[in-house]
Parts: sequence; C-alpha cells; structure tokens
Amino acid sequence: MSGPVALSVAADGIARIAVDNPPVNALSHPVRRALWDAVEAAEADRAVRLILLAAEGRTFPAGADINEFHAKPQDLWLPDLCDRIEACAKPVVAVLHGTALGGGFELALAAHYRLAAEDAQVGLPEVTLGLLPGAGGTQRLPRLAGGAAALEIMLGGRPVDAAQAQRLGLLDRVVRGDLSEAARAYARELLAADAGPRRTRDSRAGLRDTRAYMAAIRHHRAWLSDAPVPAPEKIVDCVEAALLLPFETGLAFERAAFEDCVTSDASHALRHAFLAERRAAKIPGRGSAAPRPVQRLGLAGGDPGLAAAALEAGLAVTLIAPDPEAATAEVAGHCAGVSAQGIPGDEAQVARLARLSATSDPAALAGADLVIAGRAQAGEALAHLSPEAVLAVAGAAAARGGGRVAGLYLPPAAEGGRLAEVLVAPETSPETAATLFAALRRLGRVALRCAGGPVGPAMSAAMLRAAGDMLLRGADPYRIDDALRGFGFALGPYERLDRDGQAAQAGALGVALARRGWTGRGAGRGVYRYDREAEPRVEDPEVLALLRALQAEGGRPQRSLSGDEIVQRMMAAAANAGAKLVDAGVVLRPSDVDVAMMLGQGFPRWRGGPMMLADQTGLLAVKRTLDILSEENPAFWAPAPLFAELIKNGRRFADLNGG
Ligand code: T1G
Repeated sequence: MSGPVALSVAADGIARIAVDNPPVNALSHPVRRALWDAVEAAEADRAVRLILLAAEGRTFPAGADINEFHAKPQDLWLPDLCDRIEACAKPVVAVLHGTALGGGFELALAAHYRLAAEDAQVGLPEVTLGLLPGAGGTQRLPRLAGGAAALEIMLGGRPVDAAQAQRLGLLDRVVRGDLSEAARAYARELLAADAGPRRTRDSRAGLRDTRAYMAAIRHHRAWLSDAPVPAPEKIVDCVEAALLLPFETGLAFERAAFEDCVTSDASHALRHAFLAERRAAKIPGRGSAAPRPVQRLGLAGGDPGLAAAALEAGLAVTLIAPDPEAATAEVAGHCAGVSAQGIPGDEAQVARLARLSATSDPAALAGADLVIAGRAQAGEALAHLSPEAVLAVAGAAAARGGGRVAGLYLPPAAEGGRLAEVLVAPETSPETAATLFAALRRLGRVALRCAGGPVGPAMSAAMLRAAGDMLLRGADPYRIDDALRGFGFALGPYERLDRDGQAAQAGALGVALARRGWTGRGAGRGVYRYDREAEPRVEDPEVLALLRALQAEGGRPQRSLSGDEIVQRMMAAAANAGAKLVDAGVVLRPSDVDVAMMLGQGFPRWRGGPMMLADQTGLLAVKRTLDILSEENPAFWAPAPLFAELIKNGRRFADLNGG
C-alpha cells in the first residue's frame, strides 16, 4: 500500500498499519483516507487476527493537521475515522512513541488497547490552539481516566508521560527497548487470551464516582477565566456531557462545541501564533546553511536565566563575571530544582551545575562554540573568540564584527523569556545565523531573524508614540492603560514603563503628566510612578520646558476617547509600524511582527498579533483610521505604502507570510 499509510500482515495474522507523514505524522486528509482504507482492508482480510496501529519516524501522530483548519474540513473527518477504528471487528492495538497528541491520541483512545514506549508522551493540547479535542477525546478520555484527570489534561494542554498515563488507565502497557517487538509480544498475548475488541465507549471505569466527577466539573467551571476564548468552557461542558449523555449524543455535543471553537477569532489567532512561531525561523533564499555544533556556551554580561537554560539543555557554560562566585550562585538560583541556598536538589542538578564554570578572565571564552556577550563586553569577547565560534552581542541593534557576529535582542524576562530576536547584519554569514537559531531553540527560545534592529522595541516605541499623541490631546494615561489591559495586555504601556523602570518619555508622557501636575517619583529623574491619588506636583524641569512649548503651540485638547477608540488607534499604530518594518526588510514577513509582539511585548496571544488583527479588521478600515489621524499628525500617522499596495491588489498581510 503506497502513500502515507502502510499495511503489512505477518504470518501469525498480526497486521501492522503504520502512518508515515513526516515531520509529525499529522492526520491530514490523505492520511485519514489512507488509514480508513487500511482498516477496512485489514478487517476484511481473513488472515488478519489483530491490528497494530503505529507510525514511522519521530512520533505517533501528533494531531490533526493544523494547516487544514482554515479551510472547510474535507470528508473523511477524524471523529468518523476514530469511530471506524473503535467499531473494528478485530482487536486494534495502538503502539505509541514520541508525542501522541491531539487527534493522534484520540486515535489511540479509539483503539481497543494501547501500548507505549516508556519515553512516550500523550496529551490533548487543543486548548492551546483555542480548540477542544474534536475527535471523541472529550467523551472517551473521561470514560477511562475520570472527570478530574480528563479536565486537567484537556484544560492544561500539557503532555503526560507514559507512566502517569498508565496510572490513569490510559495505557495498558509501557515498555522499554524495542517497541515493535514489544507490541508484537503484547499482540500475541492478547490473541492467546482470546481478547477481542474492547470499545472505549463502553468503558465506565472513569464514570463510576459521579460525586468526584461533578465536583471536578464544578471546580474547573468556577475557575474559568473570562478571556474571550470559548474552548476552556466548552471543554468543561463536553466532559460533563460525557457523564450525563449517551455516547453518541455526547459525540454530537462535542462536534457542535468544536465547530464553535474552530470558527472563533481566538482559535484562528492561536493557530496563527503556532504556525507563525515555527515560520519565524525560516530564512528563505539564504540557503540551508548548516548550523555549527554548539556544546559550550560562553556568557559575558549575559542573563543568568540564559545560563540556567543552557545547563538544562545539556550545554557547558563558561561565565565571565567580575564576581564569579556570586554569578555562579545567581545562575544556580535560576536552575530548576536548586534550593534558594544554591543546593542542588538531586544528582541531575549536581551534574548540571558541574558543567558551569565562572571566571573573571575573558580568555576563558576561547573554549566556547558560541559566546553571548553584552554590548560592553563585546570587544573583549571578540578578541578571545575561537576561529570556529560565533558571537552574539546582546542589546546590539546590529552588531558589527564580521561574518561570525550577530546582534541579539532578548525581551525583558517578565515577558516570558521565549523570544530571541537575532539581528543579522549584511556581513553576518548564513552559518552564523543558522548556528544561533539552532542554539537558541535548544535554550527554549523562538528565534526570530531581523535585519537592522530589534522588532519588539520598535513596535513598542510606536505604540508609546501613539499613546503619547493621545496624551498630548488630553487623553488620560490611566484610561490608555485600562483600555490596553481590557484588550488583553497584562499591562498598559505606561504601566510597562513603570515595571521596567524605564525612564518615561520626557516628551509626550512627561508633558501630559505635568499638565496634570502628576508627581514624578521613583528611582531617578523621569521615572513616573504615578498613582491615582497622587498629590499634583511637577518635578521635572525638562517636562516643564516641554509643557511651556506645548502651551505655546496651543495643543488642542481632545474629547475624551472611549476604550475602543484608544485600542483602535493603538492597533492602527502597531499595524502601521509593522508594515513599515516589512517594507524596510527588517522582518521577512508580517507574521514575524506578530511573533515579536506576542512573545516579547505582551501582546495577547488569543488576538494573534497586530498584523493578523489588522487583516481581521480589514486593511481598508485600518488605513482609513490612519488617514483620519494623519490629518492631526501626518508625521506619525501617515499609512505605510504597503497598505495601499495590498488594498489595491485585494491582498492581506497574511498573503505575505510565505516569505
Ligand atoms: N499539524 C501540522 N503541522 C504540525 C503539527 C500539526 N498538528 N504539529 C507540528 N507540526 C509541524 C510544525 O509546524 C513544524 O513544521 C514541524 O511539524 C515540527 O514541529 C481533531 C483538533 C509535536 C510537540 O497541538 O506540539 O488534533 O517548521 O517545530 O518542537 O482533536 O510540534 O518543520 O515546517 O513544533 O519537536 C493538536 C502541535 C492539533 C500538537 C513537536 N496537536 N505540535 O515539537 O517540533 S489539533 C497539537 C506540537 C487536533 C483534534 C484536534 C509540536 C510537537 P516545520 P515543531 P518540536
């Protein structure tokens, strides 16, 4: 049988159906079709006594194909395939390895028995995509593991290791060594015991303790946040339905709930975020430069969290610091499982910390494959860089220093620490970029390639400019912060300034606050720790000068803006700044801007980023907002030419994401 699924039948009557659809055996339409045909063929073949359902490559199917969701689903739907497997007249054993997730795990739940490699993981992470398990998972999982475990797995979206899954009744066997051999041995055991199909839909194991089950439902329902992402609430409803409704009715309930989720803006945004993060690392046209191996990281003036991540990833770390002992303790404090006193929790931590060496002598960097240095330490780092090594200069707009050097922007740790913007200069070699990308991915970072300057700070500055423009016309900084928090940011623009202890813009913000006599408190000049009950007082002479200038200009106060109008302006400014970055080639595609904003600037993930939001709003509408605002302040609000170009051709930012 050619194509993405192979069927083979051994002499002992054990058939093997294996999916082969790299990279993660996603259950695309061709795979579903081929799986259906293979199950039909195996069931009809009189020589077949039992069916093993497995996969080639790195993992058992890791889910439905996320790329398919934006289009109308093609028949044969995954739930129907799962029902067909469960209805098979011959025993079906799912053989799991890698990460059996989402629809892949639902396929396994529809099988009659499940066997997994000891390092396999299972899970239903659909909620991270604004979805719910739509192929029977919300009905089958509770029947095996109960309501509480099912809700934890589906609402948490995190994978469960094989041992835990077995304890929950989700796996029958967890095996070490040759998985294929173990699966055949288990199949022979089942045949010897004359074990026929065991349909999950008939299981009551997880439904018996109805009190505990409903208590879990109530508990999770009480904790549902009011974020406009429908999936969590619908997951709870579906799990409740699994207890209260007949199986087929529960499946229909799940199907309707899934439809509501998959068509929601939030899910569209979350799926966009998932794909955008993976697209960010692709650099078309620069060839498939092979990354150089990185086993030893040198850090000079770097973030101790980065050192800890490198140790967790198995790298050796050389730390250059004026006080090596204190630096070592600081890194240990960032390592998971190490106590506040720096005492490793177990031998794994001891081994990790043994790979850390700290010294004040920069010559030690000569042994590193990759050096990450602060701007102040870059000169010394370059002087000691070994010929094969790569240097990333943190905080550098676009590091200079030849092909082996790139800049690096790491957003504030408060933003989650998942992004690293790699700033490539014209002379940065493809190998250097590839080496940095690979190394940063090992450190758990999404690497984003940008040229000329970091994306996040440029976008953040544009949004602050937009806010400042509103302040100058009489808007209230608190209302601006409230509006952005209502939109989904954890903090408004001015609250972020305060959090990061950044000297507030002495321009618009300072002037506007001075106009209201807000006090300038906090560490040093220009940091505005304003609060609603502050005694009005002006402190900053520069602000006073700006205030006089403004009054001389006769700045026109604005009618107070609604929260929606504030958000509309801020989002228009963000989309405009993003379009300029795309136009300037700072980023390769609009979705890179979305990644920088979501992972580095606190943009709510369930909104998908400013570029995706502009597409959802409509580029013509966004351009109209910019045109209107341009009448007041053309220097800042004039729309980037890319708007007119896309609108003229009936295209959207999304159409440029292939680049
Ligand atoms: N569909 C399509 N492509 C996928 C994919 C998926 N489900 N998962 C991964 N890829 C691609 C990814 O874009 C990348 O592509 C490559 O595989 C490697 O991924 C009906 C509705 C499996 C843990 O949410 O969590 O089933 O860049 O870089 O770090 O109920 O991928 O190589 O071109 O992430 O080793 C539910 C999502 C779907 C799992 C591997 N499943 N995937 O991590 O590699 S919805 C998920 C992951 C669903 C049903 C519902 C991870 C991974 P490219 P990667 P990784």
